[in-house]
Amino acid sequence: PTFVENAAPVVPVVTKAVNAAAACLDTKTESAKKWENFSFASIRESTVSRAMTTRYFKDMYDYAESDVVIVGAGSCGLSAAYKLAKARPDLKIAIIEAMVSPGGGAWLGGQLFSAMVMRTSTNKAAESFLEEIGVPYETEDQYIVVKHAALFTSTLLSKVLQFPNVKLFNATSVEDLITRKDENGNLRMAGVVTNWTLVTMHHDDQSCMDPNTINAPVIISTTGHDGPTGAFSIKRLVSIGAYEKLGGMRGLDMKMAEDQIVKGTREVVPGMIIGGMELAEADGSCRMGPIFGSMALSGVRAAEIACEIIEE
Ligand code: AHZ
Repeated sequence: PTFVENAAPVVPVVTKAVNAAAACLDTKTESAKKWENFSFASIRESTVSRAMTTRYFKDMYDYAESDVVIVGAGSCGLSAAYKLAKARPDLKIAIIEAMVSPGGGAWLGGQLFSAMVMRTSTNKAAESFLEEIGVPYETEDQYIVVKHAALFTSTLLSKVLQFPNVKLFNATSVEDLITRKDENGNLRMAGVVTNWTLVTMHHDDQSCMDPNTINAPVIISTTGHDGPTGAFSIKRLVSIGAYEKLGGMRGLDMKMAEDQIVKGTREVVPGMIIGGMELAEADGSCRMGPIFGSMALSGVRAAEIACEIIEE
């Protein structure tokens, strides 16, 4: 410390600091007292490993035969999973998501802004869905607003993951489709071919990394618009001649695009329902940009259609 002559005013400041530090120490002491007997239960590292791997491999074993596979856990896929798992607790539903973090494009609104906007509609379906999953919203004239897209996605995700009949395999990609021909020679879906996404990304520089499979009579594909991973199933259906041609997503027309996606959600090939922005790639309809009602409601419709197919 530097000695300053006539430093009288410094003394009270120092005294105050000492008193404040003492008060702080007292608080820490209180906290320390509360935690002084704290200790985690003893564990061996291999126990942690076995706790994870036995569960994961049991899930893989159980879900190798699923009732419905949902490809892509964006706003459309998660909405479909929620409605389907709730309506049919007897069905085994596997969700395959290529990314480590599920949610697709629904963690933020447009241009990385926070709010999620949905349009109101004739049947107020967006409002009903948000109320059903417990997400609060503000009401404006023609639209409603969830204060943060992450609130919608995290709430929906937490509900989906709590259903006992749902398993999310994230960091896992669908690499191909399993197909069968019926007695009339018509193609139908019989499941999906999967791999760890990190493996999927390295087929060009590593050889012989065969995939895994999941059999299921119904697939709901919601892999989003074209991009590094998007529009997966519809592109594969075109390449195997099961769907005529890729429409290709058109320019943005929010007003038109949203109705088209909700109304157009359908079984495009027996056993394959397409929803969300993947459908814009299939049909050549417009993109809608930063608005999300049609994604959630396309998921709701995909779940209804899956129930109808399974009940047939
Ligand atoms: O990682 C992808 C994302 O989470 C996942 N996915 C894609 N290909 C996959 C594959 N296997 C497994 N082969 C795969 N998972 O699918 C998810 C798609 O989510 P998304 O949010 O992109 O699609 P969505 O249709 O639910 O919502 C799209 C929302 C819109 S509209 C729009 C525009 O008009 O510009 N842009 C977006 C993002």
